[in-house]
Amino acid sequence: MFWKKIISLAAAAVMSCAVCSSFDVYAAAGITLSVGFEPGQYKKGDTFSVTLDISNNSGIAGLKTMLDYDSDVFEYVASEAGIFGDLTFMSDVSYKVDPFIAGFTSIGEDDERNYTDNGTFCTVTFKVKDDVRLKEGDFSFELTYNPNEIFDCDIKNVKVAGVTYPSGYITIGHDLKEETVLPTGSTRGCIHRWCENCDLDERDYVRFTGDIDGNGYIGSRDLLILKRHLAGWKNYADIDTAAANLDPVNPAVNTKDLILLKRYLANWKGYDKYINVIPSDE
Ligand SMILES: [Ca+2]
Ligand SMILES: [Ca+2]
Ligand SMILES: [Zn+2]
Repeated sequence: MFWKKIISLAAAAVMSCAVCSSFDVYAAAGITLSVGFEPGQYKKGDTFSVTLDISNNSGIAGLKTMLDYDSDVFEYVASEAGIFGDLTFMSDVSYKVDPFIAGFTSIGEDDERNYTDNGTFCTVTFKVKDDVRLKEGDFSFELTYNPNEIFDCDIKNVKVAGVTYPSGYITIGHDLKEETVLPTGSTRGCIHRWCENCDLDERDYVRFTGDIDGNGYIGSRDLLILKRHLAGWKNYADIDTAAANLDPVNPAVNTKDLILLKRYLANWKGYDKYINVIPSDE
């Protein structure tokens, strides 16, 4: 996947050269094409613009470029003509947009001049796809051209010095979400972490207050253990006091904790707050 490789100016020049053997990649003169976007962290659903620019323009009457992108990750949204206005041509979005083709041609009966404008000739809006599981990584775009399709009004090829790119990437990284799942009689308590971009999905089965037998659930077993402990039953003296102490305001394990656990089990409103993660050193 060339998307993840470092696309340097030199690499782009070598790629262009493969299309035309007589093309001198080291020549300083010639027009420069540029791809612009805002490097940084992106997540699914984000939209952003990619600008296609021309500079050092000695005068052209025709230009055609192809903007290649990873269509597994990015989705074409819209495009807009720039400095060449109505003379601009762009991909027919109902047909095909990968690669996205953009350029201009002045070929018309009365138009026999060169255009020396510099600036953005096309702006393409893309969206980070939200209907697919994304591959995280660093992404860029690649602009290619055929040297025979960049020419002046005498239909002579115009030299292109190369293509420049931003010195950064569109980075699609973890978009982490976290929720605490409280233990119940049927659900094992945990801290659930997942990524909105990829398949990362993990559950940390931590200890919770209320889960006195430590099986991950809170049920009538826990209530019974606490009840027997408080009633002084033989073999119930030594229980998990960190788990049994639901009410931290009252450090002792007593009947208040029993009532809180009972009410939580009976789904009383507002009693969730007594079920908490026990720090790992307790
Ligand atoms: Ca339990
Ligand atoms: Ca207590
Ligand atoms: Zn992820």
